[in-house]
Amino acid sequence: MTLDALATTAGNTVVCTFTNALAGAATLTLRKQWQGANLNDAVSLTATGLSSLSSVASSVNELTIGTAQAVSAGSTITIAETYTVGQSGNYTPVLACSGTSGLSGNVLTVGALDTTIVCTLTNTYSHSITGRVFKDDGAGGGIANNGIQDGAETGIAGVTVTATQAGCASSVCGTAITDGGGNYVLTLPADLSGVIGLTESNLSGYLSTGGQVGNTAGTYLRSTDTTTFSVAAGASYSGVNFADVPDNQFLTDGAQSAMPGSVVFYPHSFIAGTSGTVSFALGKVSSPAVSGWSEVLYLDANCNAQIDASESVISSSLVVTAGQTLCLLAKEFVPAQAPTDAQNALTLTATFNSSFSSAAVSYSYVHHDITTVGHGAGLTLVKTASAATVLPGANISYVVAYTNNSSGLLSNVVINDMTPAYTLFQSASCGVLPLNLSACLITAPAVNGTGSIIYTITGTLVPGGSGAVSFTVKVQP
Ligand SMILES: [Ca+2]
Ligand SMILES: [Ca+2]
Ligand SMILES: [Ca+2]
Repeated sequence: MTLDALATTAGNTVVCTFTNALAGAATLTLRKQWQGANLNDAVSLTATGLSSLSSVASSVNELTIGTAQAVSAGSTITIAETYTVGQSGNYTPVLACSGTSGLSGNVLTVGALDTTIVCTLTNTYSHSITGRVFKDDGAGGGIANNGIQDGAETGIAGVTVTATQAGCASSVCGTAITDGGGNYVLTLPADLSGVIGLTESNLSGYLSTGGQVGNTAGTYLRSTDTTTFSVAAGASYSGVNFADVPDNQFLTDGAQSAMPGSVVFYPHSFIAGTSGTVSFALGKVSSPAVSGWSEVLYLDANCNAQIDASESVISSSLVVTAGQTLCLLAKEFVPAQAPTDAQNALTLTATFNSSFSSAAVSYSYVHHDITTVGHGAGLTLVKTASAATVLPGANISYVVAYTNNSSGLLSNVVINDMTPAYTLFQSASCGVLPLNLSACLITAPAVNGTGSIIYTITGTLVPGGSGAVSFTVKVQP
């Protein structure tokens, strides 16, 4: 401090005054905004170091404004509320403050330049129903099809859950879609009460195995995939779960042409969506009604589309678990006396049986394999032999000429034949492939063996296009 001459004159009195102005003086006003409140619900809004604000929802959108209270720069103030009437779980709280940029979460730090701060805590009322949609496939040691999420059964994302009641607009009171974990939160109108239905809409390709009613005290009905329960005013519900499994897949229709006296094979596969048993039934309709068509179904255990020595005909139901694929081969015998154009439609029915939430269920899947003698789907086959009669021990060759006599492209041509009776297989040839046919695979017996000769030709055969395959056999001595 520097004192001037006057001040330092002897006898003068020097008075020094220190004034402490409140740096950054500001006020904070607390406000409580209700949105769609349950009437008479009440809270006490608190802020560190300040008087609390009591608010009663006397109207659904009640606003309560407190008095401005002095705060100082640098103060940290935690804003919170406690319910004196009602339940916090029925409301979604959002805190916002004007006149400051110091709010982080529910903690306000008063800034040096803040003057008039207003903090509003808005409580929006919600009935909520929460739960999960999950894949009840028994993964990770769980129990498949029991309607309960156990083991490592995972949630299913993107599934819609809808709450309905006649009094809501279009009878829909709310919808929700499950998140990545299969969880959903469905918000209902604040004033909703009474009986509602909560329905899951399965994703395409799923079956319902059951549902859990959570704390609703309601009932789940699998046929409608709906939990029905009574909503109390102001209450929220949880644990309303839905259990689904992927539907089984059964593949596919087949159509082939074959010569009289040969056999044809139709591959199929059954992919289990969940645990159960599956059985297969074969039926047929032949036209004209020629006797001698017969068929059996093999389990192609190694899925190589061939019947290996260790593989056998399916004679009973098979146990399957989620994701398991059964490869099947339907073997069709073409009667030797079948005329050209004769047709046989094989019907293969897969019936899946299981127990969903302790109730027996059964689902059937059907495919058809259509065999046409001589030609099919526009493909004409003409077979000629190199000689009408041959001596025992001599060779005889057969040529099967194929022609697309339709006006459309034919793709994936398969020609089935087999060694005639009393002959032994020697060799087979695909011949020269016509335009657009790129490859020809021969499946035939070993030399001096007997059985099917199958030419699988890749590519498209144009209208009028033709070619010829051949094979040679030796007449048994
Ligand atoms: Ca389960
Ligand atoms: Ca369902
Ligand atoms: Ca096989």
